[in-house]
Amino acid sequence: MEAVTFTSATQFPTAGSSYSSPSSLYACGSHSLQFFRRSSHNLKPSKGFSIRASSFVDDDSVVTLLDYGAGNVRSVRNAIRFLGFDIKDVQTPEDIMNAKRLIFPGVGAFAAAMDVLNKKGMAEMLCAYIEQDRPFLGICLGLQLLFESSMENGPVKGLGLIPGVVGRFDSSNGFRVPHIGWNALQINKDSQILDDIGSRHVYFVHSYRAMPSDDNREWISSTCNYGDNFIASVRRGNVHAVQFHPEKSGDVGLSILRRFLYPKCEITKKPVQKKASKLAKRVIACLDVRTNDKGDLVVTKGDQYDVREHTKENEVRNLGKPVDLAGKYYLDGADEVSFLNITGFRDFPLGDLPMLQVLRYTSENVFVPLTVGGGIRDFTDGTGRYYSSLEVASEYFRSGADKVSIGSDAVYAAEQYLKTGVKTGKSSLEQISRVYGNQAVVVSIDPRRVYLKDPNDVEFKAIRVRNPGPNGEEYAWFQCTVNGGREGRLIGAFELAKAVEELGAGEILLNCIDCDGQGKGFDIDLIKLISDAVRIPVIASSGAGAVEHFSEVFSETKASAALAAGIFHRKEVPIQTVKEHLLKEGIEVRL
Ligand code: 1PR
Repeated sequence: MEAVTFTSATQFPTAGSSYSSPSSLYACGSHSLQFFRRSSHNLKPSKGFSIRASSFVDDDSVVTLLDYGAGNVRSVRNAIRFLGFDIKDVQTPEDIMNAKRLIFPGVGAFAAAMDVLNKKGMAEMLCAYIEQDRPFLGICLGLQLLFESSMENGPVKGLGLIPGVVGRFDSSNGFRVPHIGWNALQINKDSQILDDIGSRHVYFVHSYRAMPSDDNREWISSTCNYGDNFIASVRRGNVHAVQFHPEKSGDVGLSILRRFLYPKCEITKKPVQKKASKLAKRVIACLDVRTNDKGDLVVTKGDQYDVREHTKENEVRNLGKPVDLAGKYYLDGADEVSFLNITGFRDFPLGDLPMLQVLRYTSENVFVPLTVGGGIRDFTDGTGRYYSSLEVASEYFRSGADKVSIGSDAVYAAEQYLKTGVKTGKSSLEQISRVYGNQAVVVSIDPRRVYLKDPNDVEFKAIRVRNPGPNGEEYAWFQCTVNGGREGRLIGAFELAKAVEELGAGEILLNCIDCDGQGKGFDIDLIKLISDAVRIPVIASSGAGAVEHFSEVFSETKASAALAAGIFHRKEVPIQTVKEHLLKEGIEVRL
């Protein structure tokens, strides 16, 4: 994790916060995963957030959560509640010792987390709790902090319970950092909480990792391969910690949490040794969301960004309700769900409460990463009140987003940076990545092809293209646009991608206006150009119309993920069919 600054704990709403739930937005008041599966298309409003599975309710159904206010732990809370447990937040060091079971979802940067634990007198208590072999589950940074030290902005001293130093992934060997996505594990010993997972993938998002050694061997319950063989989980007695995010790992993640919360679950499968997996290619479902002319928030989808029907009424295409569709795509096997608020550039996102509610409701039942974009920028409202882009993003994170996506504002930041060569630290990109880590910041690029006879006709990176332009032009550059493709800027996608990587973007969502909604395949020239140019993951977007388009983009470019909208909304091809095709073609995916 790269985050360096903590936001105040009081900014984060507590577990029991309830919101009104208009039926037009609400997807599922589920009591169990099975209930969710059965009822997701027949939706009723819930009375609130605190939902339990009745079979698990007893006096022991309380989980103590160590949330020191560094970031979004809403998903962990949602997953715990989804499994039928109530949450008690640690307020004092004594609460740690009084816990029946403690979950520590570390968020933010190593040094800042240790600082808070030390200042609040919790570090010592945490060590005592773990040394007494009491039920503990650390997640992500919650695993790293158990080690002696970390190189993240350091060396910085950790809790020192496990021998070893946490270091950064080496990106010089071609592996993209952060490590974002789904990997299977190599299970080393009877890990109890991992007994169900077999060869299934779990979701990682991190730049630092702990390495196995003779000194920490007795702790290691699984490893994962990403350039290095790093420690994916540890176990000693009742003490567990995982580098991945069970709360974002779909069914398999919920089963891991259930085994920790409910250790008497029957063991169904014994861990098996198997060959190491590669990082799976992700298939992402994208929901372009906007308010239609009747004032309802709907999922829409354009052709080359034109989302209106070509009828006399010229209405906005309505493809369904955002929460319903997100829930459906989760159950269909989407590795991530992205919401793009496509009119966010002209509306004030914090005034867009329905969008925030969409996130809140979705995150109650969708346990894969959620990205939200649209309108993230500094803003002054009608009363003169100034909101920084960080405040806007924080509200999205608090509402359940794991990543935010920045479009127009990233273009302005990159233009400025390329002009002055100075990182001001003030752009939305820099501010948000500094606080939440670069893995939480996606830059969405909306380029349009400009054909050229001669690549030297422009100062931007131009390439020879596979399909010549209308007048036989053999070259093109990819002009960035802002405001939903409405305004072209004097910067190319190549220059933008490299600049935003330097400014702190953790991932690039690479759209293509020419291909959007056409169903004729991704723009391989563009995706190859950008995925070769940067070391952060690139999500290929726009143009998927058949399963072969997905295998083509993964075979011919270095894209880490492929995002599609129309093909799924129009129910032309289910997500699982895309994945089965990829698997058949020898491309690793999460099934
Ligand atoms: O500029 O920070 O407010 O962000 C606005 C965001 O909204 C950007 O991410 C921008 O891409 C998106 N956006 C703006 N206008 C539109 C539009 O369609 N009129 N949607 C729009 C862009 C592109 C993809 C789409 C793929 C796949 N949508 O996300 O889903 O092209 O479609 P396909 O598989 O059907 O081809 P800011």
